[in-house]
Amino acid sequence: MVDVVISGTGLYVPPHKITNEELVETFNAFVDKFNAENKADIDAGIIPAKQHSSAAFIEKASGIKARHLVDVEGVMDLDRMMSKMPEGGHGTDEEPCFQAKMAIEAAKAALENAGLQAEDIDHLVCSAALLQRYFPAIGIEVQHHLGTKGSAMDMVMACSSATYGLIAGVNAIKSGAADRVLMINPEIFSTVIDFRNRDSHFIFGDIAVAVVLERADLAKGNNLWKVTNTKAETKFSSNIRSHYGPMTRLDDNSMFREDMFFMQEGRKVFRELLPLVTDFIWAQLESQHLEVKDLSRMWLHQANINMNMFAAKKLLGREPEALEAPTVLDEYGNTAGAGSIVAFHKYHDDLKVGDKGLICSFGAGYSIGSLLVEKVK
Ligand code: CO8
Repeated sequence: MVDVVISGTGLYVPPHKITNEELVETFNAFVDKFNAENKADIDAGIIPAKQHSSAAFIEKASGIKARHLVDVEGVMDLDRMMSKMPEGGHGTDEEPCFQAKMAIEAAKAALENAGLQAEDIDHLVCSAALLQRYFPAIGIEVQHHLGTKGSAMDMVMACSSATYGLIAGVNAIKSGAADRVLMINPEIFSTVIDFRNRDSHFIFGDIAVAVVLERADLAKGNNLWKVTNTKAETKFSSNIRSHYGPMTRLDDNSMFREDMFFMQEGRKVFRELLPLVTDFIWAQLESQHLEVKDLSRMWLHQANINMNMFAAKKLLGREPEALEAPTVLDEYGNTAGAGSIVAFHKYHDDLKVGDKGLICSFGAGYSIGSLLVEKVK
């Protein structure tokens, strides 16, 4: 069986950054407007008054200080409070659509990082929590504009999109179907957020990541991470859900129904995640005759700082040191499938040959996807 290495990673960060304070200022202005406009119904007890959000709560509950969004204009518009399609966002035959553009930027950075050209790639996997449209596949559009060879495909797997995309890529190389795979994960999750919802308006940020996978014997790069094992597991849960999808238009008055947006039972997710994730990681390590102490770093899904720290602490049996399970939540928020890859991208250069690590996602579904990696060059 051939070995597979990660030889390059790349990032594209949308230019619009919103701090907690900016987000909360708009949200609170919306609340004041809503409460004033609905005063009679609120006073009569027909509807509850909306409550203010707070930047201090957001940072304490999630570790997030800011996020980058594909659009701020729509989100900051009190009459809209929802992302707006950027100018030309649907794309044409000549111009990539919005999501493809994000992916292309991340892909170019990853290819450069790996020292490769687009034509060296013979399979492209575009995997994301949300796709801008279903056809033509975003992956095929990216393939067309970048110039990668062979085939391209789309995948959707909530916050496990990047790891499941990588696992599909690793398997394509191991099976002999491909030599070099480009996995792109353009996340546009803010587009399914109701920015009028106090419980969830602060959680998500947008970003695109890309990862180059190569057959180890072909890889010429200077920073190579062998994928020593992959593992995936799913378990049905409705605790994180959105009814938005291709059948939305079949419902009456569907556009602004709350259940079309991201919804979660946050506390339940928090409680249920820990045993699922720790048992999963322990089992994966045991199958490879490894223990958590053998890992130099864990690049975990970036959902919430308290959840990440709980998981790392439980796995290690002690408080994690800062770089043992790095977080990037403060700057980017929860970037759906991309979180663990953003952490890997930013925090692996200091590691040396022989160091081992774990890239692991936790996602709605539920899903867990994990790759054990070892620096080989
Ligand atoms: N501003 C001020 N106060 C607020 C706000 C706000 N924006 N929102 C809520 N509050 C108040 C509430 O009203 C409540 O007040 P009171 O105590 O008086 O009733 C208090 O703050 C506490 O509210 P919550 O219980 O809702 O707040 P939490 O402390 O639970 O924090 C979180 C909310 C941060 C969302 C938290 O529940 C959480 O992170 N849960 C984990 C799930 C998660 O991270 N979801 C993120 C997206 S999904 C994802 O990335 C995948 C997750 C993993 C899936 C599992 C796979 C195995």
